[in-house]
Amino acid sequence: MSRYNVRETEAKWQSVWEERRSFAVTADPSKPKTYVLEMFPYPSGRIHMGHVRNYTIGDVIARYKRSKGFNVLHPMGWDAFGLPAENAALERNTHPGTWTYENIKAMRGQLKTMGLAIDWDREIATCRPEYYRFEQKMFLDFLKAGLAYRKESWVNWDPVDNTVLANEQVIDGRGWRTGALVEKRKLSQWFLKITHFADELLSAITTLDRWPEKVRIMQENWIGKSTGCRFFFQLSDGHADLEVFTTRPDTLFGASFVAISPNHPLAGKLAESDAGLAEFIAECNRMGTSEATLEQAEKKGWRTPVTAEHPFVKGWNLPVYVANFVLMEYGTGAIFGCPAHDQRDLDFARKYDLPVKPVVVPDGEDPAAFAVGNEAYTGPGSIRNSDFLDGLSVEEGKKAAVAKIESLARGQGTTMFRLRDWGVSRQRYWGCPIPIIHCPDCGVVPVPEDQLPVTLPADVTFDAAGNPLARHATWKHVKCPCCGKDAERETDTFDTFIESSWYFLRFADPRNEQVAFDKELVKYWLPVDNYIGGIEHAVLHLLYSRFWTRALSHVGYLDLPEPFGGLFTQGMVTHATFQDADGKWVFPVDVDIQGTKATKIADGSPVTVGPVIKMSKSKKNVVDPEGIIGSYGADAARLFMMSDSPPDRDLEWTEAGIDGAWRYINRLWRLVTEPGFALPAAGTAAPNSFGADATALRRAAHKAAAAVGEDIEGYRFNSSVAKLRTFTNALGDALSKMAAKGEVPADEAWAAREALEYMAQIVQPVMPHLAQQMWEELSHGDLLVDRNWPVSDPALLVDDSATVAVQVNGKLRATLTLARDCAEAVAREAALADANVQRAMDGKEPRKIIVVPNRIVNIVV
Ligand code: ANZ
Ligand code: ZN
Repeated sequence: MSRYNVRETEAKWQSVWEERRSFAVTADPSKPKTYVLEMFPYPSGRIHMGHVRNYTIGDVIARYKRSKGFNVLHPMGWDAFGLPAENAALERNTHPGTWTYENIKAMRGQLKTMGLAIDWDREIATCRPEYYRFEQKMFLDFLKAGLAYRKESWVNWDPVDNTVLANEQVIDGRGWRTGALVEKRKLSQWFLKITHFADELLSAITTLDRWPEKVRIMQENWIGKSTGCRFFFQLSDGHADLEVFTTRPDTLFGASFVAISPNHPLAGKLAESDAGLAEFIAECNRMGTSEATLEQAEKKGWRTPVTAEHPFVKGWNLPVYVANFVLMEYGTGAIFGCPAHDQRDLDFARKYDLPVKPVVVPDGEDPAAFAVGNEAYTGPGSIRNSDFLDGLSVEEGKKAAVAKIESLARGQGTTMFRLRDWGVSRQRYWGCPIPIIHCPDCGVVPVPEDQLPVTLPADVTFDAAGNPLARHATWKHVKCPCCGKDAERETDTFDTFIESSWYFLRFADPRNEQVAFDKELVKYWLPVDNYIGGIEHAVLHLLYSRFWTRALSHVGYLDLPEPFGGLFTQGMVTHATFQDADGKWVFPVDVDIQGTKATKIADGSPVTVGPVIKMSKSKKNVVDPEGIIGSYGADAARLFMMSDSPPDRDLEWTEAGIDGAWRYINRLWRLVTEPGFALPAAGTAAPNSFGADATALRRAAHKAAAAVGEDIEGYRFNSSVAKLRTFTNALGDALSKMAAKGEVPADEAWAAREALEYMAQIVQPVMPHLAQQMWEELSHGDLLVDRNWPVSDPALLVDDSATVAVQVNGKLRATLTLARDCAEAVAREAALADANVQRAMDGKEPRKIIVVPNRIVNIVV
């Protein structure tokens, strides 16, 4: 047997595919298309197993769809701007660009060893001006259309480094490098009006029927539509009216306080003459204002001397607090508190000894006895102690309370979205420059379009804190395009989520130098049919992309409601963890496992085996794909990725698993190189009839082809692999049985070749190199990737069959295996489709066809 030389074989076919540009595609409206896309990688330096899983899933779909006759777009690119490049620049004293491009080169090489069916001609890197120039143009178009604006907004400020920190650089309220307490500062920043599309983005979720349910729910919650009302309280002491937002106007008679955000203008005003309040506000600002932090933090407030009069009861005055749990960014930044029916309000009321008065009583409870302890009652019920609302249900009560507020002209019913406009300014170097000039006379001036792109200067230093763009000696100094006076460039760059909000559009037309993309090309290729990536992008990236697509449609770039027709979120790759006697994490490659005993390979010292968790560098439970591909080959890695777990679940990487994959590959190779007897030449015509053994093998092959295809289509990859293995066993058994006969009957030998050819073709999506090598071994000179998926004869897909003789003018011309009791039309069609029958008919029209079910088809010409 010729040994399966994995290294040579994989390298050989990879270079053939590359030389022939096998996966380069062009738009062709006469062909159906499929767009397969994996979320593009950040060029961190090396691929990890999560990438291998992600790209294998996409590649299997892309290769399968191609074999089904689709024009398949399967591109690759790099999400190349971002903070890690700046950190690396700082640590290694290199330029972020150098670091990024080197990483891209390394990772491209690694990806190529995976044998992915990618159109590399379309490769893009978002840090190149050829890409981001169009992003700058889009921004200017959004600005013209009123979809971008400037507003003062809070940032995290590191007072030691004098720099703005990204949220992920704030750890427990301190700067990640300096450990200094982070302060909130107000800066003028750019925002994109995602809220303009809030309603559309929400209602269109129902059209995303090929998205996972959980992702749709997460998007719904993130957009967060609330129905309620806004109304005004009259305040004491000549303060202006205070507007609040509530979703529970039905609970107004249970109100016991009013609270405003520490950043509410009224709080600022009161603090001018109240040092204690000023200190309280400062303390709140130090705490961070993310919703998650607030959710956990202890509810705290500051009682002001101001009171608010209840809108329905003259003379009922509620105390006004400044409270840390009221966000300035939501609603009106002010609320009324009803402790009995809201948990935060209840915690607050217990702390400050405010009344807790239930006004909603669950059905079946005695209203007189019903009380609230330390858990607010938020369920349905009927309203009590509430004047004109008494006896109504919660829903009726809401309507009646809003009607009353409206009739008093104190406010109106409204809906509110949790979704905030997208702040896109970052005080960073390694990002797309915001194409704006600030002129002391003209104010904010867009960079004229003929001056785009605004490129990053290369000569920057990272040896001081803050944004190198702002420090650069010349870059920001320009003449105002309007008046010609000295002006300054905007030194902020865009949030890197912008690049990933439209890269899937650019892939349709990646080399266009005039426009971001040709409308017609996008119309042909989009939407993405299979978008594959991690659940961690369920909200931001996917929502920003949906918004960006709508915004581009709004300004005339395209006409596409949703960018991603189908979405698939893959599970994690996990591995056992190992720790040495000192509790230090140990890499799996450094551990030897014998039975239940684990030791360090280096010195034999004991190692404890810990839980199986997501691979992560910090726990060292990572296996490097390069090493695996180097020793087992890409096909084995790909096969294992597809094998054991459904693709949306976690997959545990094990040595045994990859070994098993490798053994399976060798088994397939043996079957094709040593079938045990001589196969008929490739392309030999099918015999007229098949005996029982040949038919059984054919049935296994045709069934496997159909079932494996259906499984791939339905993302049931593990089940498709199981079916490949079943078919392999059947094929192995059949070949041995045939070989044992000595003289192998012609129909069986023919069926054996057919089965081996089917095998090569249907393992191709998962194990493309092996498949192509098998194909060559079966004496075919063409490329499997250019072949269609093998056709399954419907007659061979059913278990119960009948052997039907076909006669032409009384002479036996063929024997068919058909489904027992199949329709007469099916029998007739199968008979007429047979090559021997057609020859015998010699192009003549049949005059009469008589079908005797399960026995004979008689054709008279
Ligand atoms: C009175 C009330 C009584 C409320 C009650 C709830 C229960 P969602 O569903 O998220 O829209 N709220 C309004 N603005 C706020 C802000 N800026 N910061 C913190 N909380 C705010 O929640 C709306 C409810 O959250 C509103 O309804 C308000 O409290 C509070 F038994 O008003 B409610
Ligand atoms: Zn000017």
